[in-house]
Amino acid sequence: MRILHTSDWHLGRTLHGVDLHEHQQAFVDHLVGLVSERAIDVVVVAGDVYDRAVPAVPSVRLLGRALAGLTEHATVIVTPGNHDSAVRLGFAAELMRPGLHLRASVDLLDEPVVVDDPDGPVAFYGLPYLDPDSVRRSLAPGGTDEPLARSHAAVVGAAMQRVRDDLAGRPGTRSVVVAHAFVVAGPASDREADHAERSESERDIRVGGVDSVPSTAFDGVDYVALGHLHGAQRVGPSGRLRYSGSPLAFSFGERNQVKSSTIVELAADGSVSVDLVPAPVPRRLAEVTDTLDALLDGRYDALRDAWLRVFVTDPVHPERLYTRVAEHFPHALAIHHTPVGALDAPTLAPVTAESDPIEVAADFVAFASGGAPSEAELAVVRGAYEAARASETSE
Ligand SMILES: [Mn+2]
Repeated sequence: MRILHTSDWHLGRTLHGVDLHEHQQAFVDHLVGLVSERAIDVVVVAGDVYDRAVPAVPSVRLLGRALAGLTEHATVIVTPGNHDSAVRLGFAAELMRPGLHLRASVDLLDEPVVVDDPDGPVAFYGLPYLDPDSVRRSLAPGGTDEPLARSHAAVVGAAMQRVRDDLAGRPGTRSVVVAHAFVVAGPASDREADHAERSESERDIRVGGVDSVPSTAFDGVDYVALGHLHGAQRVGPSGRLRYSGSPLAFSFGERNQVKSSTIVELAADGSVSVDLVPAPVPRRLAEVTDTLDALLDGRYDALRDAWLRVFVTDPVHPERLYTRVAEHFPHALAIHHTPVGALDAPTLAPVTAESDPIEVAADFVAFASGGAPSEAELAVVRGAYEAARASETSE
């Protein structure tokens, strides 16, 4: 069976103010063509289809166009991520067409979409993004009043136990899990998490200070199609767990990533082989650091057609800095003055949209109190941040 794995479209996203809609539309059209040309049997979309819980009308229309095109050629299975509202995405179930399966509900965790090929049946299980605070009671084993531990590892572990229980009743069935989570290789997380390639554009999902799920939670299935990390990568050495990554770069930190769709051949014995097909690149991303004179003297002119992040290093702020850089580099999206060798350079890192809110608060505590925050103080900061985030996404 030939499966196309994609995720993290983030329809409606902007890049430093640039509307990405037409580029997302170009990706959708490329994807529909690819699914037709490569005779894909099943398309799985592992969450973060939309960038926000309440998507704008053009984003909703574009998803409609994508699903209409894809279902002409293949069975399509979609699960929500932490950016989509499961409820809102689930509403589209009203528009259900043959061959489209939205797996947005915890109740459907262990009700797979079963697709047959000449080698037999394949069960596709959809795990929406599971927020521990929302599901730690409903996913607790039946007959107990005790909620699961407040962690991603606990709720995803319980969900996967349901999947394995269902699969045990389907002998000879190959299996694919489509999930939206931060999964790291190995049974224990802390050290291995450093090996995951993270990007600035992924929204923080920490609960209780931890955001990751060990890959061993997914033992027992043939392929795990993951969404959440925006760089394409495999998790662990087996090749059985992969992130497809996002089809477009959403931050300058992703400028060296090759964005792609993942085509997975699932053999009769459940083994997998993978082919990455590059996604269309609307405009490359680049970064440049130098003095204003050097930036403008021609040596960087090959970057004039790139979406650019510019760091200007003059010790003293040059006159009309932003205008002069913007005139020379028409697609410069971010221009920063980062003086080298200046006196009294600030010791606090500048705060940007990509900054870690907890680190910003911890820096402030350190700045105001003259010492690093204690574990108890950090717990207060984390609690306040999680409460603020929960109220933002409770829609
Ligand atoms: Mn995402």
